[in-house]
Formats: sequence, C-alpha cells, structure tokens
Amino acid sequence: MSYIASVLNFVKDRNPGEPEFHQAVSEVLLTLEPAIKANPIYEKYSILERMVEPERIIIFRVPWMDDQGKIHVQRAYRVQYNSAIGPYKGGIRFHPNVNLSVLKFLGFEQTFKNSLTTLPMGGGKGGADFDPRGKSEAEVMRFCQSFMAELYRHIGPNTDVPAGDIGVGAREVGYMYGYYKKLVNDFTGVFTGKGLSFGGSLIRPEATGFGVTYFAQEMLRKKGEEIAGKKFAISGFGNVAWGLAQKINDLGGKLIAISGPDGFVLDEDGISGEKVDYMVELRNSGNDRVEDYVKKFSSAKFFAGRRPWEVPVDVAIPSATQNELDVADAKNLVKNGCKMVVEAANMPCTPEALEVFRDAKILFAPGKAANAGGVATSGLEMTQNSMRYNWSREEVDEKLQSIMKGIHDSAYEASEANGAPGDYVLGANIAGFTKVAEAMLAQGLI
Ligand code: 2IT
Repeated sequence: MSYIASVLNFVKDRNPGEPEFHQAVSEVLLTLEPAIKANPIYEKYSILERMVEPERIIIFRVPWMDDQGKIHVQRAYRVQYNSAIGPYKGGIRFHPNVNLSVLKFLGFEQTFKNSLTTLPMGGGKGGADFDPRGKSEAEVMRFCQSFMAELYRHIGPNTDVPAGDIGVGAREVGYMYGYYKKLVNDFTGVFTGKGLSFGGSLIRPEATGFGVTYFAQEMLRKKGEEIAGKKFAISGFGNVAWGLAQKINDLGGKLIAISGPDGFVLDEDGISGEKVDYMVELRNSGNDRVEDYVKKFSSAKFFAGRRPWEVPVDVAIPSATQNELDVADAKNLVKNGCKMVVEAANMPCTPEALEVFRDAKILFAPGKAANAGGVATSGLEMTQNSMRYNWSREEVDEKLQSIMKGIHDSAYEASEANGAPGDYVLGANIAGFTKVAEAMLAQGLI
C-alpha cells in the first residue's frame, strides 16, 4: 500500500465518527502524491502522520444562564492544530453542529490556508455548540464571557490568536476580547476581527469576500477573461456574502442569486447598491431569512427551501458552510453552463460534487486558497497591532490584493510544476503543504 493510502487508513481508524475530518484529510492527501514522491524525506520523517494529528486540543465546559435564570451547558473546543510556521491562528465558530470532527477539519484546512497567505500564522480553530440564533444580547454576552473564562489561559498574541467564524461576528469578538483583557490585564492583539476603535483593521469584515473576488479575477485573467459582464450566484448571507456582493458589483459582475436558510432569491436585475445595504440590514436585525427581500424589491422571486445552484450563471460561489453543494447541485450547474466555481466557505462542495466539476473540466478554486483573504487580513491586523499603528483602507486593500494574487500564482505554479496545470486543488494543497512540511523538518522532532 502507498504511503498516502496507509496514512489515510490510519486516520480513519484512529478517529472514528469524524466524517468531516476524514473528508478534509482525504482531499488534501490524495493530491500530494507528486510532492511525496519527489521528496522521500517526508515519508522517512513521518511528516504526514505528524500533520494529521493536531498538536493540542482543549475541550471545556461552558455553563451560562439564560434570561429566565435557567442554566445551560455547552461544549467548547480549541483545536491548536499546527504551529510550525507561526502562532495558532483561526476562527471561533458558534453553531449547534460544532463538534470535534468539524473543528479538526477546519483546523487542518486552516493550517494549509494560512501557509498559502505567506504570513507567519499556524493553524487553529475553535468554537462551541452554542446557537446564537434567537438569543438576547445579554445571553450572548454571558455566553462569550463564560467561554473566555476558560479559553483565556490557552491563548495569547504569540501563542494562539482567535477570530470570528460562523455565528461569531464583531459583537461576539468584542465581548470575548473585553473579557480576555479584564482577566489578563493586558491590552494586546490576541483576537482579530476586533472593532476599529480597539485595534481592529479596516476591511477585515469584508476581506474574505473581497479576497474571493480577487482570486476569481486572477483565474479569469489567466484565461483572458474578466469579471465584468459575468453572472454570479452565491449562497449564504453573512459577512462573506456581503463582501462578495460589494466586490462583484465593483468589478462589473452581476449578482443575480443569494440564499439563506429559508431558500433563495433570484433577482435578474442584479443585487447591487441599496439591495446589498438591505441584505446587511436584514442580517444585522438578527433575521437571516432572505424571503423578506422580495417583499421590498419587486424585481425578485423567492424559491422556498431551494438552493441557488439551479439558476443559470457563469460563476457559482458557495459561501455558507461545509458540504452545502452536493452532486445534484453540481450537475445542475454544469448543465446550465456554469464556467467557474469558487469556494468561499470552507469545504462547501461534497467530494462527489468535486468529481462532477473535475469531469466537466470546470474552472475550480478550493476554499483554502480562494477564501484565504479573511485570515490574511487578520494577519495584517496582527501586524498593525504589533506596530501600534493603523493602515488606511487603501493600504489594507492593496496588501490584500497582492496577497491574493500571490496565492493564486503560487497555486498555479505548483499545479504546473506537478504536471497538472490549472488544477488549483492540487496546486494549493502542494504549495500550502510544502511550506509547513519544510518548517517541521527544520525544527526537528517536536
Ligand atoms: O475560515 C477562516 O479562514 C476564518 N474563519 C478566518 C480566521 C481568522 O483567523 O481570521
């Protein structure tokens, strides 16, 4: 059996009941063969076995009291996945489906993603099975404080720097950062995604969506094409979708479909300007149902319980969550002439959907490359905090653009160098992996 196959078997046996983790590891390892073959030292020094095991996992209880005085107990985690190239870095997710499998998959992905940014950040991820939907502000604050009452002892500006993710936005980061600061009596850059008045970076909230659009632009340029004039469908309705909507419009694209948990909205006139502002308003009001959009804008139609992948578009950008786009969706997109799929969420396409795109030779960007603009801008926030300085919007945006171009080019070059030009999955995996592997080798067996 090959080295890669034996490590995959080992991961499955050793981590039973963790399907998302198995999926993320398989997706990476199955593309690494050229790098493993060309560098026998990786096998000799058991680099893959070491990479598939997180360095440390902290699991803790988070008790909190609701507004009626009832006590609830959530389970929370921080997966400190890999620190070969920098302090652990990655978001915190609050969602009822958070479990160890989900956070290990996210920590594993984050390690390669952060490596691709070229900034010195290791990989980590954390979260809790807390559902912020329907909770009062006071309940959310109490939960964040109780969460931080334990997590604070495991993080630090040079140890582990969390940020937001699904269910954790500026408000939650503010509550967690504030409590951290109170406990350690240290005003330091231990979180990213902070408010602008206490060390946050301009552009951080929209950076993931901006970065995805810049990445898509680079892929299209390589083919002699551009964003202008293309039709887009995106899923999700959070920060990522917001950044995407703005930047797609800025660059002349036409966004015609967005979705929420209740279904999707089709607006052939394009979702731009005040319609994007309305999306943000809806989300900030705690209402994540997109149906309300059609009550306000008569040009739109709402499709209850359906996904936006049935609409004919040039570019599809899944931006909600893992495994949201399945094989039937992929076939629909291909049938309707979709030319390009860019993952804005982490692992939003199922392995079977990926196969459909591969067979149809659709231009495809994996999340760990395309959505790295979020964490890259977190890296820029860390830099600004260390310098005790704030860059202007233009300065941050310029750096973000050049980082995204760099990620695109290194993924493309790695795909070419390994005999699969234009295979961004293979290219991103090999480029991200190589840097981490080399750093691990250089640091000895630790
Ligand atoms: O998935 C991701 O890259 C994030 N949630 C952002 C992590 C970060 O540290 O900014």
